[in-house]
Amino acid sequence: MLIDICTLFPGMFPGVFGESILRIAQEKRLIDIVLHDMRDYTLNKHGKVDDKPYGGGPGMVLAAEPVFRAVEALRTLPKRGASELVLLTPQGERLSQTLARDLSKRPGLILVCGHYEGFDERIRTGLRPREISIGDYVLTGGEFAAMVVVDAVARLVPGVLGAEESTRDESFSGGLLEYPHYTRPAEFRGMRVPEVLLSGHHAEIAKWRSEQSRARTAIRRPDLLKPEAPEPEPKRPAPGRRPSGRTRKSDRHPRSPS
Ligand code: 6GU
Repeated sequence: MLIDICTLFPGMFPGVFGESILRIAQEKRLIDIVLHDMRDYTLNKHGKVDDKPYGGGPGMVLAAEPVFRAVEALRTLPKRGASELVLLTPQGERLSQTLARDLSKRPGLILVCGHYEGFDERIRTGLRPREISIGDYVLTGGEFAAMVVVDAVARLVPGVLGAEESTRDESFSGGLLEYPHYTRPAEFRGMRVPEVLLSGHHAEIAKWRSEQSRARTAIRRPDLLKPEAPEPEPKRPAPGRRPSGRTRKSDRHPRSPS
């Protein structure tokens, strides 16, 4: 998968993408991440990318020109023909495991990170990007959200995770929280590992884990156990939340590696 990232702060990314699973995925060429500095796409000589909002008000607005020119330029590069254009914005569709899985099936993504008070609205009307938010809180910029999207998507690209981890992800989640994990020693500062886990009885262990998952979910995230409310599925969610304000159960809590 080819991931282009348009940003005003390309220096924020190399540390995050240069470690662990994302680094290995790039070394194996399972994902390619290309950073584009939108400042290189302004026409004015000072590299100015933002301006005051028409109508007044606080903050600065990311101008349409550097975004259009960056996106247009990189679409002329090879292999971008079927890339999905994504704007990272708190007004977007909420990132979920379902959305990450959908994005992971695309040949490429072009992620556009905003900073400042907002985007010139013509970026939306003219480029018709998909818009994604990573949750209901405000970040200083879309870069952090882009990193989250890349991580959530990359681990779903075939080959990025080992066979064991990816099978677990698919077969085991069931929309519940993780059961408790233990490793050696069997006793640490007086705290013992539950006896069943030391017993070697696989059926008993599976039953215990399933009970623990359910109990933990009931206490911490009872919303995940509620039956799904029937709701219409919007095709390309209009920026913003679902009409009901709810998420589908399958979106709610994918199991994480722990
Ligand atoms: Cl995508 N951008 C910003 N600036 N804040 C956010 C966000 C995105 N998602 C959640 N908060």
